[in-house]
Amino acid sequence: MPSAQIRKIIHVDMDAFFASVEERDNPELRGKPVAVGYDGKRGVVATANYEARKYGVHSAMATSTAKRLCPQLIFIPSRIDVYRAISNQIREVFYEFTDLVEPASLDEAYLDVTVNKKNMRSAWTVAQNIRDKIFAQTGLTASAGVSYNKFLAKSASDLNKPNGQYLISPAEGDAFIAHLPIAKFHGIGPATTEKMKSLGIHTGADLRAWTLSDLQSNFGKLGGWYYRIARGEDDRPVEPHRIRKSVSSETTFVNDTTDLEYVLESLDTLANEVWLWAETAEKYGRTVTVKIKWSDFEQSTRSRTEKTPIDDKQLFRQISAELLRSVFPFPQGIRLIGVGVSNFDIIKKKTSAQISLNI
Ligand code: TTP
Ligand code: MG
Repeated sequence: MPSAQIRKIIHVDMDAFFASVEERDNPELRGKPVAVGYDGKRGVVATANYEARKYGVHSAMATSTAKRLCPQLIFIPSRIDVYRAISNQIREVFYEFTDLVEPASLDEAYLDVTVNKKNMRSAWTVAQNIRDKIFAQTGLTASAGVSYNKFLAKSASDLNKPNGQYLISPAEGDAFIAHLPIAKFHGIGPATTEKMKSLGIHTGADLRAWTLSDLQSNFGKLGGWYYRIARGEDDRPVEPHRIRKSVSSETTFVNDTTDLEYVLESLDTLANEVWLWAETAEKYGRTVTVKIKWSDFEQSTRSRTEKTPIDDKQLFRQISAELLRSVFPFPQGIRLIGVGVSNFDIIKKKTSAQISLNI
């Protein structure tokens, strides 16, 4: 394949995924504002249906805020196993069209359909077929973005949501990006948006006016990425077997705490979860990171990197605990604690036969 060939990339994303599943399985909910999530102290909204979004309710919003905005909001607890099963169903649909599928989360994936199993020339038609098939098999709607790279396909999939699709052709890429507000750039979060605004960068066209070296001096490594996406350039391949680079687990306390023993105990539970994953995947990392979110929502992280992969559970637990102790006495209450492992080297433990008996 000549390297200059223009790729055909589709980004598929289910509409109000968790909430749509709940409406599908309980028709009484239809037409009413619904949020999926934990309805308790410190609960957050995982997602809201489009009815609830009219009131301003959205993902990651505190339950209490959501109820204030929409007092008649119906809360449904998550059924993650059901969502996972549907996620597998939609992946099977993708594989009917191409093996170049990169799942990005339970409800979204990138597909490279430049060459596809149905020999369809039009990526637009492939997207339409995929969405029809998803609906036929799950009763749920999806939206899609069709373009010549991942960045633009991802941006496009939001433009005709719900139950629609949008094409950004090579001829349209430049103009699309020029008009795109910075806050809408996928991967540019609220903090960077604010920084860009303070530098006078409000749209893609503003971003494009900056030189590579000026962007690098203001944004470090990411400067180069911003330079390229301002020009619609994104050569990241669709990676069907993307390797997971880290795994972590975290928990938010019901009440902020400064109790060391209590936090250590919680951390140990999380470390056990992370360890179970490492053993199951037979992936052992060299870096352990502990994350702490304080009462004022500021975040601290502490990490330690060993010379060799940490393949011993006690050692992993011990490093996690030491990292936490390094911030004791706590300057303020702890709201959330997390622990993760990264920098994987894939090794087989000598005792893997024993381990497989335990999991
Ligand atoms: P999204 O695709 O971001 O959202 P969505 O499918 O609910 O809505 P949209 O129509 O805008 O695509 O996320 C997919 C699912 O992931 C979502 O249904 C619930 C879950 N999720 C969370 O649990 N927490 C979050 O903060 C987000 C963003 C999503
Ligand atoms: Mg979605």
